[in-house]
Amino acid sequence: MVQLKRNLHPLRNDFFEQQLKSVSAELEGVLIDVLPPPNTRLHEAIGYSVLGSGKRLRAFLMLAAADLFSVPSEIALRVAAAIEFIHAYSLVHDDLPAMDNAAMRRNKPSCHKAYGEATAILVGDSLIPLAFQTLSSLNVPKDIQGELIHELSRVIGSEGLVAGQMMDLNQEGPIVTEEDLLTLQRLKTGVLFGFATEAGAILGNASPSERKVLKNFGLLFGRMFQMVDDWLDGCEDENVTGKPSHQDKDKLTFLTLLGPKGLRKKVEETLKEVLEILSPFGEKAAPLKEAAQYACQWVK
Ligand code: GRG
Repeated sequence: MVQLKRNLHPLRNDFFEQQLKSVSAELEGVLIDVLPPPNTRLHEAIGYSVLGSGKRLRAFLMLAAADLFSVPSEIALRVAAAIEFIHAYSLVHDDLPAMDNAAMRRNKPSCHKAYGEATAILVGDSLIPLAFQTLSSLNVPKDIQGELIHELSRVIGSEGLVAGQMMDLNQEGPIVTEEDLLTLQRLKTGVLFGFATEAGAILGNASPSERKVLKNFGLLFGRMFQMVDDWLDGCEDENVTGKPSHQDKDKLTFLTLLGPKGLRKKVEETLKEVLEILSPFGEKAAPLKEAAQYACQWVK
């Protein structure tokens, strides 16, 4: 049973890390349960890409949002697993030579470096249906299940995640303005975080206004997370990030747009806004707030 404790203290990152660790351990069991056993090379490569690492922040946010409505954890964990499958697919495909061409991911060789390009493409191709298979096997009312499937397919499609990736690869023209950057980051990063928190509300049969608050929280969390990712790329070494730094120095990013001082200020302002969004939930939202504070701890 996932136990999220409400003990918000702005400086206690260690407290949050403990919670994240225990949620990750529980999720790992569900991921292993849902994934096919490593009985083929493809299944082994899928396990390599999904299991054993990753911060599991999207899963944590989903579980914390669902916890606001006392959703049974065995159901919420399966939705969290589906989100992690989509996230893992996007990382595997993003790392491919035709995309971001990254050799390392999660402190180990990226999937195509370990298993070859063709297998990595097929790992991603397998993880998308596995996510939907997981959602379609949930023991929840049909309207809730339909809503989850509809929303996830919407946010990861050609008007969501994939559109963001097209923009990031400059396939839709150059990214020049701050508005371009915000759109790109909303699609590439924000919408999956938005789905994660909205999914908790959907599962919990939340009111339309509660659902909107949680979706907006996830979207803004995603923007802040991307700001931190840009910070880490420009200001930290790869021991912190688990992947090579300074990959984005020639791109328009929040760091190249605002500079280190401007970006630090923007992260602080965005964190304040992110925390304020949750005010309708009061103290109950402490785990979500802790997650937001945890996500910006590297920006100093
Ligand atoms: C449709 C192929 C395709 C890609 C979609 C998500 C994405 C676009 C690309 C992934 C690359 C990337 C740097 C995205 C920005 C969001 C981000 C920082 C992802 C990494 O997420 P973490 O840090 O990863 O949560 P872990 O490893 O902790 O799960």
